[in-house]
Amino acid sequence: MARGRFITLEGPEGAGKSTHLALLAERLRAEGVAVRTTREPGGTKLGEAVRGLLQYDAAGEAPVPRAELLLFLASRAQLVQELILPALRRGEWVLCDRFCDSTFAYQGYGRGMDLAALHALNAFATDRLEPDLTLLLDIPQAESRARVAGRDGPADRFERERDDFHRRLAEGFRAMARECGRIRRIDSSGTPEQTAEAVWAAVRPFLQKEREDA
Ligand code: Z5A
Repeated sequence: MARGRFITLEGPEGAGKSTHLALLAERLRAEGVAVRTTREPGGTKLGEAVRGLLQYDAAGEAPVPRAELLLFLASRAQLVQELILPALRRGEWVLCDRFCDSTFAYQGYGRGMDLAALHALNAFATDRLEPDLTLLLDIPQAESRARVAGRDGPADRFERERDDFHRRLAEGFRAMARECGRIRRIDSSGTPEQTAEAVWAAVRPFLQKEREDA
């Protein structure tokens, strides 16, 4: 059986990753594709425990930047081995809400950690697994702030970061989309229906090509 395909959704807070991951999974299933959805940090028992440590300081103190990085990578290593690789080997397509590009954007461009070191550590954590296609859902910073402010519940540690942190990581995502062929930038500032069509317009030719090559 052919290996499945690995698609990630990336972008700043409130860009619509969770919404469009669910809609895309539905559309692919309607096309007869076996789809597995997951998220980062999280997706496994260990990863979900790490998510609590990272987002709401569940350990009682904020991690220092290197500890934060290694926690994200620990969650990723577990997810890759436990869920993503077995699903891909079964021929399923895996859709993941955030993956390596969030590390490069948040810890690299946002926190200022060395990008070459992040790439090397990420390659170790994932055993060099890379997404086949990445959809970068992009919205202006003010829109991201407004969507996050409209949510119930307390702001998490990343949402509480200053505007210049969010500006740097958003610019980082855009720089990666310019430099890396697997990343498609999609304007997510319109209605959910408009974004869903733009997402499908990016994925449909990818699916067609995969079918032709199979
Ligand atoms: N992080 C990191 O630093 N390093 C790493 O390596 C990784 C992650 C993997 C994870 O949180 C945090 O960890 C994250 C980065 C950091 N920082 N934060 N915060 P997360 O991914 O769970 O958090 P999030 O980005 O805030 O995700 P979210 O809350 O699930 O947002 P979303 O998935 O992009 O959006 P959504 O849940 O689909 O909601 C969008 C809202 O906008 C919703 O109310 C819609 O009705 C509304 N809206 C309006 N227009 C639209 C359109 N066009 N499309 C979709 N939704 C729309």
